[in-house]
Amino acid sequence: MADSVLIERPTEGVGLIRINRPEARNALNMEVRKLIAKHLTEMGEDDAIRCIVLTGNDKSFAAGADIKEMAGAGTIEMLARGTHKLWRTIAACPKPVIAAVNGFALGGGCELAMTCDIIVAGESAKFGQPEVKIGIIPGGGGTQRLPRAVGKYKAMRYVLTGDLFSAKEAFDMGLVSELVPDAEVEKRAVEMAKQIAELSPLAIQQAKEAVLRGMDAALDTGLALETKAIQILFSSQDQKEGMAAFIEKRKPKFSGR
Ligand code: CO8
Repeated sequence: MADSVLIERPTEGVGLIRINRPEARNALNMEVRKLIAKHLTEMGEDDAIRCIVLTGNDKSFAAGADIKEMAGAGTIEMLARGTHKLWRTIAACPKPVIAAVNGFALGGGCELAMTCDIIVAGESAKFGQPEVKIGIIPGGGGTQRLPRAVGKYKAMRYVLTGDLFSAKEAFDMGLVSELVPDAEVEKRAVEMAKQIAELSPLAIQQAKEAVLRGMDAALDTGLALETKAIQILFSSQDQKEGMAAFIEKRKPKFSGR
């Protein structure tokens, strides 16, 4: 049987993680979630990888948690599975992660995309948090990340009805970073990842951390965090190289030091 999660290196500096359960619309069973967490952790520690693309196939990014795997589970079984720890590991990746979304991003699939930093979606992708239709609620961060991304009233509209929404609507609401023709989703995500991979990994890591931690804090705390982060970067060779290259009118060569 084929691996349920594949890893690739589409171009220098970029790692790609591909969910590969087409027979189940890429539903996130425990194996898939553990593998995504494992690969993100490993890529997060690999100096040769500076940006990561997470994708599915042309029909589905991920159609949610695997309903068949959890239908009979009780509270203690769900507790023992510890999926919240896997979500935390995924969210803790220090490098930028770009979700390349074609087809369905539903339930845990939508939550997985929202755990990424940038979402590139194909025009016919479909998003949604349909959990209420099967008697539960989003459990991978959807009740928190969706309102933070699109505001309370749009989030409530979809979390409380379970209705799906189009990629265009997701884009208009601010959930999708870039909307592209279906056939170009992966290409565009890899291209953007390559662009990020060519920048200073130190600056990129500090920028990601400042945005994410700042979103969780009061404005003043977030601003203080940003100030510290930019000050730290002035100890880096990359800052000296980046500014020297600008002044000397050449392309910078960032070392991550
Ligand atoms: N889980 C398990 N199997 C699935 C899932 C899923 N989420 N989605 C699709 N499949 C399977 C189908 O059962 C079917 O299998 P089979 O061929 O054996 O019958 C196969 O994939 C193909 O599916 P369809 O025939 O339904 O394909 P369609 O193209 O007609 O429809 C849809 C695709 C719209 C994606 C449809 O399959 C669907 O509605 N799927 C369920 C979507 C959903 O409700 N997702 C939310 C799941 S709950 C969740 O994510 C909560 C996460 C929080 C957990 C936290 C735990 C602490």
